[in-house]
Amino acid sequence: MTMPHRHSAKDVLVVVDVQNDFCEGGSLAVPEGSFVVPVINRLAGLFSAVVATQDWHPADHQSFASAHSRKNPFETTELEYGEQTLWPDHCVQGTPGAEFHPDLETERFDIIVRKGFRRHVDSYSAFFENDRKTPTGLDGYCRERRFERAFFCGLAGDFCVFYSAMDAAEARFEPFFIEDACRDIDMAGSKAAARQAMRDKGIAIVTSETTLRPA
Ligand code: VGL
Ligand code: ZN
Repeated sequence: MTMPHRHSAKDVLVVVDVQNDFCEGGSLAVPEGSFVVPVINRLAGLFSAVVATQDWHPADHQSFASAHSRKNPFETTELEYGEQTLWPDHCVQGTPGAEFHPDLETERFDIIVRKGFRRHVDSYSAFFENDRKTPTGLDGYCRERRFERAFFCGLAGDFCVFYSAMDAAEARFEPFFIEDACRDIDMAGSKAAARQAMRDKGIAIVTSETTLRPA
């Protein structure tokens, strides 16, 4: 495995959805969600490029169980593009839950890509929404800045970070999944399944230690 090194203009750190609703006390709290914050702050200082995503849903978003009659959170439903897991209301545009964790050092973000703002389409990946067709624009941004390697961290490791890393591999960036800078929802075995899918795709699962070590 080629070791990541510091300060390469070819490397980008992608900080996925480190928002209040995914942290302790939030409506879709990931266990130990806030633990990623100091790790990510440290990582961000060593990258010359940092991009962040922000889950950004309208109040009546179709991925919310509350938008469907007789559905509970964590059940599934059929949307236009296929099966969709239903979630508690979360990251509603303009609410405190949609804001970044207060200790996250957002000044280092070059760009913030919002996703999930179309009422009928959910978006896990930082690159493509769940219909697998609608781009967020991040792919074009990364190409234009000539990034070659993308280092992923944030919440949740088995959903948005996972799908982002998988799409980065498809887009021919070399993805790295920084495991200790992520926390997982782990519903119905999703954590083990996500790790296995990344291994099968040849995505490097690394630690922040390795990532921070100079080449
Ligand atoms: C996420 C579920 C719904 C995530 C976002 O950021 O992993 N998960 N929306
Ligand atoms: Zn969401």
